[in-house]
Amino acid sequence: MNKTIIVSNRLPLQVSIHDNSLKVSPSVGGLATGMKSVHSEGNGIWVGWSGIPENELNPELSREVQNKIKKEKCVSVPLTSQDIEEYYEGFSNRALWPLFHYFMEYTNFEQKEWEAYKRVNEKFAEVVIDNLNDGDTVWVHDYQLLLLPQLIKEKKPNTTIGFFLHIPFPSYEIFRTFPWREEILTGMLGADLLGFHTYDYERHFLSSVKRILRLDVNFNEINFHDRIIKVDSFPMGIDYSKFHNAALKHHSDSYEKSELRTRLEEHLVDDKKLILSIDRMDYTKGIPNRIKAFEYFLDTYPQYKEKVRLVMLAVPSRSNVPQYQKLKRETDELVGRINGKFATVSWTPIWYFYRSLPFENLIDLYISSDVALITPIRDGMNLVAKEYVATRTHGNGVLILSEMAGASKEMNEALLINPNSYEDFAASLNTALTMPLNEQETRIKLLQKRLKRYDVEKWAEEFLKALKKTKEVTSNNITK
Ligand code: ADQ
Repeated sequence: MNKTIIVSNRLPLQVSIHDNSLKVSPSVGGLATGMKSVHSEGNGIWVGWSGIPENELNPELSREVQNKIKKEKCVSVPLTSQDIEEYYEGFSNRALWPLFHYFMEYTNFEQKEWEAYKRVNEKFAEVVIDNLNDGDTVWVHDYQLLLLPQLIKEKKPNTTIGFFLHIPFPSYEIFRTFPWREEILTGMLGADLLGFHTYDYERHFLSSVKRILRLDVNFNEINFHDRIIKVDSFPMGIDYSKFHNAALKHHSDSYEKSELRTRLEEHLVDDKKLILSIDRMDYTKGIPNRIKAFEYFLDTYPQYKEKVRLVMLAVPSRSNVPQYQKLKRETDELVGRINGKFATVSWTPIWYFYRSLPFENLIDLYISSDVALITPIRDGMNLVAKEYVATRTHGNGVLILSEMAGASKEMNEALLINPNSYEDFAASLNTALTMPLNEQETRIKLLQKRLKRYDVEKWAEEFLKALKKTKEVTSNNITK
């Protein structure tokens, strides 16, 4: 029986070792949820890194990791600390991530890290090929594995390969600066179908293929080595019912409120409002910009002093990369300065949490907030914006969303802003805080309808359906 092999940098598992004892538990991220039915179908498997460097495991533990992971239908790619440092923290997060998000001044192109990127993509290819049978489908995810489709195609030309990029694909003018631009594009073109979050990313990719590789592009099809490769956009959704149902449960009378929820509600008396922002601590998410714009808002609309509070949650991320350490310091300083400038004995304008929160607390934050402020400088999609909308079970709430997030393309009923304009930012916040309830409800309902219909399962289903179709068309053409 044919199977689907999902491949991503990390496996959808949390693996931890305490006192030589091993614990493996499933992780609950968006991708893991979306892939659940694909992964559990037949003998489908997931290939990726376990999160523990191979050199930190003795042979006995290493075997135990493989065995436990196997029970979850996963296969791990053994990566060393050096691989992680050079391929993941290095090439993926110091070259590809900043470049693809238009942060050219943050890019660092090191030959040694490029070599590591190639080496690790080859390690992934080896594991995939070891587990591959004729007729299987492989679905590769994201910017850490851009060379993998071609590495598999070379050795197993009959395999159906799909690739999905979770971050933006930059415009040709940006991409052309990349030293290994031909290799990256050729690597991606090993796939039969390439998926992006938005039509713009798809267009940027096609333009680079046309201008850098000088290939024939016909609408959204590329002719490469006698193969027709299809390119399309598939905006990723969320597990809508999980977020919506959790919010309903949190609102029910029998639900025992958490301490966080009680504290949040204490703030909400006397017409006070909560504004929420949630992101990974990443320079693409526009955190310092948001804090400075919030300062501008309080200066421009002083009537909101003591009436609003910004609850800002940032999850620690890639803290070994210097730019992320700098961002953390800058954020700490800015929050301190703004709170120092405006705070009174009974009011602190910004509540800032630098940690990951359990799902139940995340729901508490979503349902207690009047406004969500999601203002990345650049973001492939942004699932937080979608999660916020899904939890608005009472129909109230306003989403302010950056035009630079892929999600803005499908969320026209949000207040869309340019995150670089403090005026735009402050005026939108004022509009959100004074928006009549019936207008809030109309906007939220329209957004919810779309998110419910196009959830993450549907996203995975549509991608695989398109992949199957691409392959059928290609095989028919070859037979003719
Ligand atoms: P990310 O950059 O990680 O993903 P995003 O899409 O917003 O960004 O997803 C973040 C996830 O983390 C959300 O599901 C959110 O609930 C969760 N989260 C955030 N803060 C948390 C906290 N403090 N505690 C616990 N959980 C928290 C990349 C791309 C995005 C793209 C996704 C999916 O950068 O643009 O939307 O992949 O393709």
